Amino acid sequence: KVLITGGLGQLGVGLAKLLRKRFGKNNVILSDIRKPPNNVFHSGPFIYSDILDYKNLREIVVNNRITWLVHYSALLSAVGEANVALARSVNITGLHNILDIAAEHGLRLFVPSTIGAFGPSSPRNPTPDLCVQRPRTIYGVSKVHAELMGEYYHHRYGLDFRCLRYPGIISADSMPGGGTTDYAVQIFHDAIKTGKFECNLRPDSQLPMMYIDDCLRATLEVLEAPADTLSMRTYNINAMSFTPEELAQELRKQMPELEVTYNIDPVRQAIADSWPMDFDDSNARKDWGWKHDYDLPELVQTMLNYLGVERCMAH
Ligand code: VAH
Repeated sequence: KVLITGGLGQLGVGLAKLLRKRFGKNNVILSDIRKPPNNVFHSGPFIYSDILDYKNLREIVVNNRITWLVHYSALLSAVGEANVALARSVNITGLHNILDIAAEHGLRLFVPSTIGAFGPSSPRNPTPDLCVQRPRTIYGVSKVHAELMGEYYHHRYGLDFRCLRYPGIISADSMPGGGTTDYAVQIFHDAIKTGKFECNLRPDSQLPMMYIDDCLRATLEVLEAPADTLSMRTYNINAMSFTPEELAQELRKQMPELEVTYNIDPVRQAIADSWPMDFDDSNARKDWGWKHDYDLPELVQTMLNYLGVERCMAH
């Protein structure tokens, strides 16, 4: 049985859908510290779980016979910078609880890392799996800590720890929650609603990005990969890299009148400028056959179809 923490964020509901198709609806438990919307509540098992409450977590794992744990609870980039104390508590103390529970109960543990786990002194174009990691956000620092602790628990206690560094994830039916790459989701909603978009990053800010379906499939694939195919515990996964200007150009192929203006947010721009511009994911492609399906044209087409169709139905 799989438990997903932080399940009501950008990725959890989609991952639950994918895993339930694969393992059966009642074998995947979604959890968070918030009340789920009705449609989520009725789509499969949901329970309250607070990763800062060790006893609550242990009870859930034992009572539900959890064998795999996907740990999505975290404060992401810009949100974490606005509340460092909470980010440190959730992303580090919460992670420690998860590691102990996973080691104690022999769980297979997936923890996502991120392009944000690199900093200005890392090679940026492309960024390999193994290189200097001196991130400048509490989010990045906590994710490097998660990578190092997961690998330590693997070597010291035999914990089956698996980690993928996600690019900025673009989704149609769920909103991102970190702030830095979120422009690439907002532009679709605003373009369809008003034909105008105000971007909070510079037009030339290149960042690694991925469509949500590729991200969730990668997560399932690495969770199911035979342990002996994994030469590493932590892998970069990549799909595409683009700038706001390149995304706007691709969108204009379908919406020629789209107007994009730029109103730079210095906090988010500084974060974006410290992150990789492109990801080298050759180890993931070699070890467990990773390959992405969505490039920029397919991403734009898929997002517009989904959101456009939704808008028509709304009328
Ligand atoms: C953010 N979308 O902007 C999230 C994610 C890698 C980007 O962490 O913080």
